[in-house]
Amino acid sequence: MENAITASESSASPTPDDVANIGTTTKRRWIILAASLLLVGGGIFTAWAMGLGSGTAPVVGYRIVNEFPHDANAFTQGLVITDGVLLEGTGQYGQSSLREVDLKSGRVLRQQPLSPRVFGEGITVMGDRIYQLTWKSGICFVYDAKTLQPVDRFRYRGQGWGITHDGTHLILSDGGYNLEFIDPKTFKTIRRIRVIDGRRRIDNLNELEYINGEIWANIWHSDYIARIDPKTGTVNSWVNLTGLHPRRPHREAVLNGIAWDEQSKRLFVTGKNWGKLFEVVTVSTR
Ligand SMILES: [Ca+2]
Repeated sequence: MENAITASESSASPTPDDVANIGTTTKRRWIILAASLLLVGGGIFTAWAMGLGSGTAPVVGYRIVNEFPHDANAFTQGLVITDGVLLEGTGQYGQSSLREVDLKSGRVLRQQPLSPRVFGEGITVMGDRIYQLTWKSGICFVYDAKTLQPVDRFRYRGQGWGITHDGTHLILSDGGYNLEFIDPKTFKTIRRIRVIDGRRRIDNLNELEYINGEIWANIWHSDYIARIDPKTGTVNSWVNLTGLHPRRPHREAVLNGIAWDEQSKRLFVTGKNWGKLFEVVTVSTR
């Protein structure tokens, strides 16, 4: 594709094949543009249909600070940065893994594959342990944070989607509107909160991140992140990331993955099978 364009821009006259290639290139660009617009439009429609950002909580926008390469084969289900180390949990049966990733190059430094029988979901690091949920297996794997070797596991009820922690409890989402607080020693459920914006329950809570006393949650199949009060479940505000990485390879390649670097106070987001990982800041849209 690029060669065809270069040939047409050189001093030599274009051959009939070059002209045909240019026509194909232009056509493909239009198709990509139309597909991108459909995806962005679809995202806005989905958000509207889900009622996101139309409740009582204010909506803020974003600005891209940095872009980094991201493994487009990674079906991102969990994202975390601790002590400058980027960790990612990926999903899909036969492709699920826990991995340490180099932020700047996107290269996988270390990787722990999961059994092909389980579908990896969210991850979090609490103390010297990494926790990784599974979608429908009801098993949370526990790893040594230094070696990435599995050291323990526990069972939970229902589906596993996102996980984070507040320093005391693990916090889990199951794809619904509840968040469950679990004791990391006994693995017992301590409490649940129902996430609401005004009177609307906010469903499809997915990947999570605990940031400055709030739980941030990706809402599945939307470009919105809910910032949730962990005491009440009320959405304090929304971050609208519409337009971020519009060239998505398929319908399930949705925004999913929030990592907050507490040391550098930097925020990173990516999506399933995205070729990029973004450092962003939130900005007021008023
Ligand atoms: Ca996260």
